[in-house]
Amino acid sequence: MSTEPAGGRRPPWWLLGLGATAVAVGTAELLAWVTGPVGAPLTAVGGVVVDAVPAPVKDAAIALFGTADKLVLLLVMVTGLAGLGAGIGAAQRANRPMGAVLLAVLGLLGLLAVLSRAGAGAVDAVPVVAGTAAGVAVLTLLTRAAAPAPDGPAGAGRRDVLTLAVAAAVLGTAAGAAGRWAGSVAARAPAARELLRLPAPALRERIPPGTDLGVAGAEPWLTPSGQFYRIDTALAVPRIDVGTWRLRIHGLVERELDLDFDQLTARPLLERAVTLACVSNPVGGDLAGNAVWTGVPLRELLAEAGVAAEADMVLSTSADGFTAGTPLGALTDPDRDALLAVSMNGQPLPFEHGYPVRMVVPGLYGYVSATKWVVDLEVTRFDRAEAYWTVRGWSARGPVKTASRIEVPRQRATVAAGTVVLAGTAWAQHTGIAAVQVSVDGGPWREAELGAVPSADTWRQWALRTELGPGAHTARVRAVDADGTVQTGEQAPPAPDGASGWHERGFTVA
Ligand SMILES: Nc1nc2c(c(=O)[nH]1)N[C@H]1C(S)=C(S)[C@@H](COP(=O)(O)O)O[C@H]1N2
Ligand SMILES: [Mo]
Repeated sequence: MSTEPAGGRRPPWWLLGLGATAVAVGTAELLAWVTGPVGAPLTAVGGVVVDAVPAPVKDAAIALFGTADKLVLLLVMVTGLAGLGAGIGAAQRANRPMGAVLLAVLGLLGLLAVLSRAGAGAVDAVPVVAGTAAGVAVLTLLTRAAAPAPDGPAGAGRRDVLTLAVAAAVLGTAAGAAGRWAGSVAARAPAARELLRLPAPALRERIPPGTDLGVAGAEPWLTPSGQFYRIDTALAVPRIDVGTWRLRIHGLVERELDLDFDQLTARPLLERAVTLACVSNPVGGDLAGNAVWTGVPLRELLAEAGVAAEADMVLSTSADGFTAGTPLGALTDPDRDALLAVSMNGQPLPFEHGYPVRMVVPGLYGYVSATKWVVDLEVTRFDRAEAYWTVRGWSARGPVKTASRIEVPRQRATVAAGTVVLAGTAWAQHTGIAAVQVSVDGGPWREAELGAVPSADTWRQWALRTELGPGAHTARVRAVDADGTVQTGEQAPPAPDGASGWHERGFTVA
């Protein structure tokens, strides 16, 4: 009887480790479909990574991958796990049961990640614990098959071990993929969202004609929800059941409020077009969007609660633990319609954009104001509470900086000689855009034509028609806000409080 499998060659130990690790993670991801998304180890570990990365890394990731950053992180994690699995196999070969021990340690780290996430309970530990047990069991079985004890029953042949290991890897991966897919579509929330009927707004937005100047290739004035930029720390989009959603308003208030969705939407709803912008948006970037939001004015809810004189900030918290600190004045200002929004462009909020309730505050960057999946508002003070991105080095207050960009022509485009159309968008939320000026080839600043806007809270389209001869040209743009302040040409990176500088485009006339 041989202690080596038939054929005398060594079994592919790295593949045994890979198969066992795939079974562990796949089982856990599949079980998390049943116990709830908080128990999914990939989401939890990814969440820990996202929370831990410093601001420059976050900016670099957004610059490189844009909204695909989360998919990239998932692929990196899966690749890393495959490498760890192979290492676990090698360790098992070198020193039994070292591989199994390492796999258990990996499971323990996953468990700690899960338990560190917002809203984690005992049941969320089940997937990782059961998955790790399954992985260790598979590794032990594969080890026995590959290298039986000298006096034990004969081991399986090399080909059989190979087949078993590949089967484990494939089954584990399939279980994991199925679990993640099922977890994202089979929740109860989507059906409830489809059925949700929102009361008509008491006050509608009046959008004037001429908001869109109709230049081909320019961003539409109203951003369709499906095209709206998405920025958040959520690796798995929270899918909250509107029937169980509640909002608590507490802290420095006379009366705490605890509202469910029907109680919130029984109040008069206000419809407003508001442009959101991300502090990470570089000069000329596309991390901004304009939508029609419907919701309850936050000033009315705060007045109901009775805010203490010493308060100067509202710390909003989302179901997944993100927080934003918003200056109280921006929420209680009778002239600024800060909303607890329940709809976007006439539909219940998309899950990605905060369903069932999010904040929308004109004039402030998203990271200090636009909390999605919001469940808690604490009235407090800037010297008592710090929000998610403030802890990570971003400015505590985030008024949007005046911005303008050229969308047409595209960078390095070639356009026909004659009348050339330059067009784009400018914003200075809650102050308003009074003028947009364009300089071609370093020449004088010329006033562009402006699109109509319903208020100072949205961005504004601009266009300029000019005669240009053949050759290479550059254009730069700057805005003037309604206070008469000219947008600064001083260049600043996004961190810590938003990019500044004039956007420039080079193109060729042929
Ligand atoms: N819960 C939650 N809300 C959040 C964030 C987040 O990470 N989590 N990111 C904020 C940031 S940085 C921005 S720019 C806006 C983006 O909103 P959008 O994804 O709907 O465009 O959401 C804000 N609200
Ligand atoms: Mo942002």
